This record gives sequence, C-alpha cells and structure tokens, in this order.
Amino acid sequence: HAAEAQRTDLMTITRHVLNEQGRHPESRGDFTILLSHIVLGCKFVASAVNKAGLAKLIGLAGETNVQGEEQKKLDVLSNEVFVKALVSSGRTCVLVSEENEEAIFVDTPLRGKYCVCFDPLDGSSNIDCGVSIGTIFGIYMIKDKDNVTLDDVLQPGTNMLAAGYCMYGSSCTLVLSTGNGVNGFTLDPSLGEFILTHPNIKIPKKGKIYSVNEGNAKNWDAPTAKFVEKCKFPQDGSSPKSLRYIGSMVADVHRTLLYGGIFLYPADKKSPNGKLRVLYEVFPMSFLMEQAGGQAFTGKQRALELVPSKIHDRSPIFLGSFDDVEEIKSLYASQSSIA
Ligand code: P6P
Repeated sequence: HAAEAQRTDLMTITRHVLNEQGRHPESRGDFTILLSHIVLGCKFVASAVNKAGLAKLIGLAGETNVQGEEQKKLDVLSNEVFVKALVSSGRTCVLVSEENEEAIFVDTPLRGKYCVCFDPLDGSSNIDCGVSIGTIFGIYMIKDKDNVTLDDVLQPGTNMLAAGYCMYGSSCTLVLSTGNGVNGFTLDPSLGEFILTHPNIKIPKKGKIYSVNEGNAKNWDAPTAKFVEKCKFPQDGSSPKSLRYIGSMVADVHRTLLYGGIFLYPADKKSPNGKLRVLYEVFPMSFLMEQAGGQAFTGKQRALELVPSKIHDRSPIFLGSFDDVEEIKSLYASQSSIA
C-alpha cells in the first residue's frame, strides 16, 4: 500500500512549496505564484533545449531557420521567456539577468515584492555537444516597496530567501531551497509536472572528487595550488581524489551536491576575482550548499557574506562538502597568517 500510496500521492513542486508556505502564512501565496512562473520558464527551456538540435535553435542569433524565421540563440530565447514570465507573475520588482547589462525594474502595475537574480542558460556554450546546462536563480525580498533601487539586489547572499537551479540533461531536474533544506524535483514530461524525487538532499561530509579547470593551474595562488596538489598526492596515505570537471556549473555543482567533494573556480593572475558571477552563480549555489550541510568560501570569507557592489560582480568560489571546504579554508588562513 505504501508503494501504491506513493504512486498516487504525487508530490509536485507546487504542492511542496504550498506545504512549506504554511510556515509563512503572511506571504499570502505570493512566493508560490512567483515560483510557479519560474517553473513555467524551466519547462519551456527544457522543451526548447531538447528540440534545439532538431530546430537548429542553437544557430547564431540573426540566422533564419527552414521556415525563414529569425532564429534566436537558446540563451537569448531563454532569457526572454524568463523575463516575460517573471514580469507577468506580478510578484517581482527588480530582475538581474546574466543576459542583460542593466537591471530590469518592473513597472508599477505589475510590481511585486521579490527580486530575482538569474542566469537563464548557464553553460550554454556546451549545448552543441549535448553537455547538461542549466538555469540558476536566487530570490531576495525588496527592502522598501515605495523606494525600489539597485540596493534591493546588491544585498549579501545571507539575505536570499530562496535559490535553485534547473538542470537540462538526460532528465530535467529542479533543485530548490526556500531556507528549510534542499529538495530535488524531476520533470515528468507526460504530466508536465516536477515531481519530488530527491527529498531533503544532504551533501556527504567529505568527498572523493575535486572539480576544477586544471588548465588554469599556472595562474593559481599558493593555497589553491597546494590544495589541488594534496588532492592528487595526499600526504596522509589516503587515496587521491578523482578529478571530474564538465565545465558547466550546474552539472558540476549537481554532481558535487549528490556525490560530495569540492567544486572550485579560484581567482588567478588573469582574473583576480575568478570568473563566476556573485548574484546568479555564486550566491544561489552557495545558498544550496549550506542548506545541504556543505560550505561555500571565497578564499577570504564565507561566500554568502559577500556584499556585491555591481550586479555582474565576480568572485572566486570553493564550495561543496563541509570537510573539503574546511581544508582549503585552513590553507588560506595559514597563508594570511604568514603574509
Ligand atoms: P572554464 C560556463 O561558461 C561557465 O560560466 C560555468 O557554467 C562553468 O562552471 C564555467 O563557466 C567554466 O569556465 O573557464 O573552466 O571554461
């Protein structure tokens, strides 16, 4: 009966959030409505990504398809879909997208109380070869609804209310936290619903995998170089860690979350602030890692305590299993104590 009950008691992402909503009755379902529009965007992108190869959606913007229509690159198309979905939800007031140089301020009639920072299709350079890519998002509450400014999105990650990503791969998986743990949902295309498949995800305390672009090794600083060296040539007689690096943040982070280990995009001489963006890559993934029992560190501080000064600021990031991140933290601490 339990198996039968599970099959018929479909825990969709909407039901799950409504259940959590019970903890915030004051929000009158606004968050649920916002989330349902984010989910709509993810469903659209999932279908577009799956068809991309066939419909030549991956063509360069400006090309025309067999019907002679103007082709949009998938990331441009995804961005338009998310912006329209978020604005039409009537629950947002400031949007920051990786695809838009400037923040988007929603006009008054449709203005709501949430700010959403998102990368509509992170890793899209990988789509032509079929590597998993994804949407990443983080959600803030505005500070003062009568005076909406850029400061409403230049908040520390500790002020984020929720964060998540949707990975478009062999299956479409949406991983979400609203501050009460991390849950994973898989899209059932026959229902068009995200169903709870990974309840209460916890990252292993220590992992056997490190994930970094070794091609940048010559530019790393000493603590990062020493950490990676220890992964490859452990001094304590333990076996070396495996290197897994896909080059698509959502895929690398999803593997780290489920299997454990550490993902790092360090600063280097070429890019002193690393490559990944604070508001829509570093913060959402750091939020999820902490909610799953892991850690996220910038080389100087807890990642979520960063306060961005510009909406496309970058930061170095080390995130994953608690013990693995603790190791890199101590290497940076001993460096600064020597310096
Ligand atoms: P690199 C993809 O372009 C991306 O923004 C992230 O998804 C990914 O983690 C990173 O860049 C890969 O960067 O320099 O290793 O190719």
